Order: sequence, then C-alpha cells, then structure tokens
Amino acid sequence: MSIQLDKIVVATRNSGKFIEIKKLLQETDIKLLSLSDFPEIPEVVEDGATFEDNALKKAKFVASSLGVTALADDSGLCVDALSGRPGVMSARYGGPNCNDMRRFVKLLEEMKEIGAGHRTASFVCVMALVAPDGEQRLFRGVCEGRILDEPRGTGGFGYDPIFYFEEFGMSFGEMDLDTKNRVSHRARALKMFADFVEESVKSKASQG
Ligand code: ITT
Repeated sequence: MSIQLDKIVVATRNSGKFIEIKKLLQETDIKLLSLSDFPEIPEVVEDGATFEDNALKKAKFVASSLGVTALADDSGLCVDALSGRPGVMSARYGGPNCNDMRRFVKLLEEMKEIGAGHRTASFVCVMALVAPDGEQRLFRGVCEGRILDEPRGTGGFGYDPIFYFEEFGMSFGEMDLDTKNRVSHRARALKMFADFVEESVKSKASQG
C-alpha cells in the first residue's frame, strides 16, 4: 500500500510536538493519531547520526507495525558554538533524569562563557512520511535564532524559553502557539508536507 493521506499516525509520544503538528494540519482532511493511541508500540532507539536517519527509523517502524502511513518528526537544537550540539541528542542531553527545564538550564550553564556575538543556534525539524510498503518522503525545516543568557517565557516545550527569535523580538517560550507556528522549524517542514499533500490530491483528481 503506497502513501495514504486520509489517516496518518504521527510517530511521537511528545505531546508538545503533536499539539503543534495537529494545529498546523487542522485545515487538511487528514485524520491524525499519535502513539498515545497505540500504547502497545514500543519505543524506537534513536541511534541515527542525522535527523533524517532517526525520522525515517521512527516512521518506518510505526508504518510497518500498524500497517498505516506514518509521519515522524525528528528535531533538535543545533548550537553553532558547540559544533551543532545537542543536535540529534537534544531529547537526551543531560541524561535520563533530566526534564525540559533541567536540560535548558544545563545548556545555559555549558554556554555561560560564550559571548553575545557567538550564541547563534538553529532549530531543525525533519519530517519523514512512510507508507507500509516503504514508500517515503522527507521534509526539512530550519529556524535560526540565538541562545539567551536566561530563560524567557513559559510557553511551548523543550528549549523554547532559551531560544530567541530576533524578528519577533521574543523567545519561543514567550510566543503563543499560533505565533510559533508561523515561523518554527516544524512549521517550515510541515509547509513542505502540506504542499506535497496538495500536489498528491491534485494529481489524483486529474487521474479521475
Ligand atoms: P518523539 O521521538 O517521541 O517524537 P522526542 O522528544 O524524543 O519525541 P526527538 O527525539 O525528535 O523527540 O527530540 C527532539 C527534542 O528537541 C525535544 O525533546 C526537545 O527537547 C527539542 N525540540 C525539538 N523541537 C522543539 C521545539 O519546537 N521547541 C523546543 N524544543 C524542541
């Protein structure tokens, strides 16, 4: 079965991500489920070297386990002064006992000697769409910003309170969901996904 766009399982247990994805795709007719609807599906080990590797691994596993089209998001924060770290390790930075707040506090601590002009960073999001037969598409979105000295705001999830988005003069943690969804790495990847959906619908219609 090739890529089906009526029902998609989003291969995530991260509720912050799923809320953003649902909101970004609310105008489409796609019925979206997440792994919270399938507690029997085990955790996938994210041991890839790139966001692409991990996104494909998560989506392939869910697509083949459930026999549905799956969409996986692998994302993270890449800090230039740290040679791109935490990058693919963003969810695991600081070890298994860290929560979101401890992780960003640890990152601020690691960056405390890094001066204002050298705190550039980017959020990266790779979305992998995989059908049960293995057909696949990748979509990549990037959002540039810089790491603050102190957290600002309590919105969003993950590293949002320490990521400053120059153009809007605020951190992702200070933005409401609609504002973040206008510019984020995830929004950019999902815009490409939405364009792909539109193209697929058009080509199906033209085939009668
Ligand atoms: P799933 O694998 O179940 O989707 P996860 O949280 O493990 O959930 P990732 O492996 O892709 O997901 O790790 C992404 C981490 O990067 C995430 O846990 C956050 O710490 C960070 N991150 C990604 N997108 C973010 C965003 O929009 N805002 C803040 N932090 C983000």
